[in-house]
Amino acid sequence: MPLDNRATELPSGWAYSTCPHDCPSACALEVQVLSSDRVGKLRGARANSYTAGVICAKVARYAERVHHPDRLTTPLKRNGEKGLTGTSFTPISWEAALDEVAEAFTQAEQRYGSETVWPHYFAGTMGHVQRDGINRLRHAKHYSGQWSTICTSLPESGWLAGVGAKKGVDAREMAKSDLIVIWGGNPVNTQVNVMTHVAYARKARGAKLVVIDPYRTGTADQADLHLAVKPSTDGALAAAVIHVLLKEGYADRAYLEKYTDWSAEAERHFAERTPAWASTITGLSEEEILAFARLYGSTKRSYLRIGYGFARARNGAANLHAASCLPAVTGAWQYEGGGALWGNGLIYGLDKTLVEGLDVRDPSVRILDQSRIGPILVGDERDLGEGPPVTGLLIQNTNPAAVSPETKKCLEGLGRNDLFTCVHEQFMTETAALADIVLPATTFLEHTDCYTASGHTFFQVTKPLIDPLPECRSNHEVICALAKRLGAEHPGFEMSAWELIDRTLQASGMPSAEEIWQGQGLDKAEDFETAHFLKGFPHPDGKFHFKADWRRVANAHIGQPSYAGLFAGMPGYADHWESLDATDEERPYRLVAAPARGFLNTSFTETPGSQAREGRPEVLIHPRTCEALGIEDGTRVRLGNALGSVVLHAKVFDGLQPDVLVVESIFPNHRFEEGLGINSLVSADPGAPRGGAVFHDTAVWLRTT
Ligand SMILES: Nc1nc2c(c(=O)[nH]1)N[C@H]1C(S)=C(S)[C@@H](COP(=O)(O)OP(=O)(O)OC[C@H]3O[C@@H](n4cnc5c(=O)[nH]c(N)nc54)[C@H](O)[C@@H]3O)O[C@H]1N2
Ligand SMILES: Nc1nc2c(c(=O)[nH]1)N[C@H]1C(S)=C(S)[C@@H](COP(=O)(O)OP(=O)(O)OC[C@H]3O[C@@H](n4cnc5c(=O)[nH]c(N)nc54)[C@H](O)[C@@H]3O)O[C@H]1N2
Ligand code: SF4
Ligand SMILES: [Mo]
Repeated sequence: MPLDNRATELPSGWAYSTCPHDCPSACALEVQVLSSDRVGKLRGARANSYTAGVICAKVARYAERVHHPDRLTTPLKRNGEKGLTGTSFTPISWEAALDEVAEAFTQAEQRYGSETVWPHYFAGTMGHVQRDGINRLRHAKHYSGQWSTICTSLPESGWLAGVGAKKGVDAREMAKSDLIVIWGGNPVNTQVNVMTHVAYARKARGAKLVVIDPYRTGTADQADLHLAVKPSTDGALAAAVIHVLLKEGYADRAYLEKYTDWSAEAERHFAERTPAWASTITGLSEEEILAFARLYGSTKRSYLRIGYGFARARNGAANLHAASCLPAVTGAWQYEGGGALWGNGLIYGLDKTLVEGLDVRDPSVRILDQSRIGPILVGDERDLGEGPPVTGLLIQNTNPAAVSPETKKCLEGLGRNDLFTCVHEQFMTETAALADIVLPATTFLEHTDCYTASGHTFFQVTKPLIDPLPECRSNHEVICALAKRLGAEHPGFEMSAWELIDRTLQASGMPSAEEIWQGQGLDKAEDFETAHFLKGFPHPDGKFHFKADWRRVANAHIGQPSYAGLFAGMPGYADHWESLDATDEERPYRLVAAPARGFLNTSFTETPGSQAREGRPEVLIHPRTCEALGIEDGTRVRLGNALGSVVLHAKVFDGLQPDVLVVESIFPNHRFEEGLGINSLVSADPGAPRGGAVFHDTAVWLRTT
């Protein structure tokens, strides 16, 4: 196993890069460059000690995405009214397209004020310049803000409540662990490199793997123990495990005393959270809960790899906080290979002022919740209050028509003819198909950028390896060109992407962009004591918090719209919080809309390799449920709730509880018979304590069609 990151000489015809996609792995890549406009194979950089030569299949086949015949290659202007059927566009010049966008936004602003324009973006690329530069335009123009809730705000809230800051133990330490627990994540699908480091630990030390997930995922398939919990019940499981750890003498009392806020109150709370109690809530047997607790309690070097998935629920932040308490009970944080990681964003200390125009931000400008784009665009008062409707949208790096909750409202809102939408995209997504102007975007192989990661500790800088597809422009170029036309002023609009990176690195006390590029990345890992919080946890009192202060978490970050009171009723200590879309007689099943291996959100839904792997939308159903309803493999079934219903095909699957259904996603809407995808069943209710999309928290009915 390589331990250091050393720049290595690549064979002739190969060049270094970084995968830009929305994935914790941010893999260091080796790209075969065939000519000035063609790439061949992509593989994981062997010299990078986290990537360690491994990448996922979909990116290894990247040539089929970057050279796809459906890439957008010219700016387009809509012909006639909006609507998914019969959409047609006419090619226009870049100058004309940018003029139209600037004119439309200026008119919208004149009519309703600057907050009527909403730059909406996410992490289609994770590059700091090409992803976040849109905020510079937003702040310079006082356009509506975005509270980015679709992915990280729920897990982050849970992690901040206990640990205090977004960082944890280096994932490479897994190789030194005797027990790895993957809780609410599915790395075989979503960040394959975790499995490399699990494999190191298994090979070298015979480490055990436990996976906690409502269904037998590819990751769970490899586990020594799989706990198939009912969705949104992890708080009960964690509380019962803590009960057993305390009762059976596995708690490290000295550690609790020195490093945590442990109290007599906590002791009393957990004394009542028995495995029998948790068994009825989670659907796991008492024996399963005991077996896990004893294995965890008896292993000092236990590494908890916390995923995002189980936080995507109304009570998800509380559940993640509950799980994060385990290593503080056993004191696993003290040992090499012990502790926990959810994400590493905070170790980098990147100063984003220049990229995002934070120096010109006006805090009085309204902020809209990203995950509620559907309700917002149809004029929900909860979001708009006294403010103007959104009549101008600038979209980069995201495909809300398919990925956001409450699809029906998203499509209705994006389809408004009094809304002017500009979408900058690589492909004609379902969002782009509803735009007034579509602009063609470069891929990471055609532009410059820099990347942090949440799953590892490297900072990486990339250069273009091939020429842009004719007429494609990078996000940075588009933002700067629009700024000029809109009269927005900021030094960042005058710089190249490379200059922006260099200046940002300088402001952050880091080496130059060229040095980092030459080094094929810079390892920003913290020293052992800091990463293991042996100098204290990043809370003002220096302790891990068993008692979550949800009010503080809710108020900790500027950025959210007012969700005052959303935290009311959240449990201070790890517990089951009955705030979820509970089943009832009418809707007896809990639906998990988990990511598919071949797609990355809706990216790669266009590539032949991924399409072949994923086939058609299917729902996994327990054999007993199938038997009761007369369902077989391939039966057409309908799932529904108050928001709507979708038709898909059944797959009989025994790796989940009988009242749980799983639909791997995110297929585009048009891949479903009636044109609405799985997110048409997902509510746009904000998760507690400060918003977040609740993708895996849905009660549904199931019928044969
Ligand atoms: N049912 C269900 N829904 C979910 C989830 C789930 O688990 N289940 N997960 C949710 C999560 S965690 C997330 S993060 C969201 C993500 O949802 P999205 O942000 O929509 O996902 P992506 O597919 O990563 O990226 C969107 C688009 O960015 C474009 N893009 C990539 N690079 C560039 C670039 O350089 N420039 C421009 N202009 N465009 C670019 C791609 O072509 C792609 O169409 O989906 C959420 N939706
Ligand atoms: N192939 C592929 N890779 C991806 C993505 C993709 O769409 N496809 N998306 C990318 C993005 S944007 C992100 S944020 C990451 C997310 O990656 P992960 O951290 O893996 O999170 P999720 O994919 O949302 O969900 C992971 C697992 O959580 C489980 N889960 C759902 N509800 C519960 C629950 O209540 N309890 C427990 N214990 N488990 C639960 C789901 O069944 C699923 O298997 O992956 C990234 N990588
Ligand atoms: S595992 Fe994630 S970061 Fe690595 S190549 Fe695949 S999508 Fe990119
Ligand atoms: Mo995400």
